[in-house]
Amino acid sequence: MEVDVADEVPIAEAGATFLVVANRLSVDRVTGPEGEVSWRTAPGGLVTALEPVMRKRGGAWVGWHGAPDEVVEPFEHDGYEIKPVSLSAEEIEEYYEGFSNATLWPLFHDAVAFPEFHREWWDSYKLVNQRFADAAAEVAAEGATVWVQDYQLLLVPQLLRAARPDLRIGFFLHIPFPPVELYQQLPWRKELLEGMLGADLVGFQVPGGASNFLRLVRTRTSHKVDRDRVQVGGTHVCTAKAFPISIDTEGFRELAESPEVVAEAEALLTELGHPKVVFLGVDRLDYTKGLRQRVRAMGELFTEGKLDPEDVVFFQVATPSRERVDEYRRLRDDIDLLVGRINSEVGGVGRPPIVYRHSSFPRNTMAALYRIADVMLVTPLRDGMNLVAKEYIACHPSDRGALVLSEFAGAARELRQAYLVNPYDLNGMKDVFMKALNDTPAAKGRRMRSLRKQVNEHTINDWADSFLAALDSGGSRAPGNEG
Ligand code: GDG
Repeated sequence: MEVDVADEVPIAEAGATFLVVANRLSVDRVTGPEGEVSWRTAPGGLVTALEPVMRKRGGAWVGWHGAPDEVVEPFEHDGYEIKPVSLSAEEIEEYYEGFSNATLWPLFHDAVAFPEFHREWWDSYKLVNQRFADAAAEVAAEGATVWVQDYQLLLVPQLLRAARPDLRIGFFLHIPFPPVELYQQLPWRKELLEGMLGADLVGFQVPGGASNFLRLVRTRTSHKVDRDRVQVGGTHVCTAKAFPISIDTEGFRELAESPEVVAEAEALLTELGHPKVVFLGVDRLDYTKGLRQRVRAMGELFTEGKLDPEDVVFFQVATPSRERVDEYRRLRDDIDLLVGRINSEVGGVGRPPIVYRHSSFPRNTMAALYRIADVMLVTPLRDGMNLVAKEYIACHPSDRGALVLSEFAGAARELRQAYLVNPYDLNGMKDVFMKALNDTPAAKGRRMRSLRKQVNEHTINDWADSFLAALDSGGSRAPGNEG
């Protein structure tokens, strides 16, 4: 089926000089009451950060439009080009739900769920990566800069370089890069490393990711490694470094201070019966986020009487995610059961101690929740960065707030003044939850101010600027290969 798009235009003759290649496009399709199709900018930090760069440089965004078996023609949106890539229903199952989300995702997150290896999934992954590379090669101007995003597209840098050696290629991995011992399980370990090495610059969330990658390159390929630089054959040098991602700090603060959000926060408190204390969790419903452990720890604090359900509420938002992948269905059932059991055991006839919402909320509601949360619980078993932790710091207005943060989130490297926890240690976690609640105002204030300074000084724009500056100035071409 072909979709008609009103402002459909051909990509400029000379091509785009700056491209982002990501699994998903930066826009969501909206269908009006008469069946008319329009596109709306998808919410999210990456789009916010990259749109200005796109407009300045003349850009294109290459990605899947979100529906199976459908060809959508390129079009212009907000001053840059959109180049949709199509996926068949079978490819969504094998490349996306399979290899990306049931092989790479669990393996790269410390195998907290069992990674599945299937040869058909790998075949599909290769095929789809080739399609993304072809689409980028088609719209890129001579010498353009191309920024490839994340684990769904690990092979694209190499495939793109093969087709277009004139391009400058960057790659950023949003999730952790695993330790050598785990990565080695992958039957396609060498191919995936070579795929990433096609880039001039490979970015990771934390330095540990870069060093895991470089160690693997040393042991599994024949390329010469000199500190963070890899001489890839005779063609180019690939540099591997950490570029911790962040948020639009000012944008979040302004949103949280807006009269609408302040009013919504008040309304939420009223709805909850004005509890003395609000604990908050906000996550995609994903087994890496440590929800089982967090809910159990909070449940025990309620059942042991350390938290009084009359005064305290634990509000947990779990945004629906990857619902067709088995492991995610199991998790959903587990959490439903756990929350139901705790709520039926603890508390009186009024509001339950755990308010659990398996749905996604508008940005305003998210900001309102951050405003009212006295203690924010961010306790993933493993996380590339975790933006929720940073958003809380940007949005929470008072010095009395407290952020509890897992040591295993990339964000813990920067947010040292959070109340750090090991999410596998239930008793330890319970102690830290209570400390975060009962610490002195002076101690909490010191921590919050230091955390705020960190997120003020390191924003999503700094992240994009520093990555692109490093990519532009790479000087990584081999002699005789200059564009
Ligand atoms: C991956 C990596 C890395 C969530 N629920 C709602 C909603 N959200 C927004 C949050 C936040 C984002 O989604 C989630 O970002 P995280 O960083 O917490 O986690 P992942 O989705 O796993 O992201 C992660 C990130 O990429 C960036 O590199 O930090 O480690 O896993 O912005 O606010 N937003 C709205 N409604 C919801 O219900 N509007």
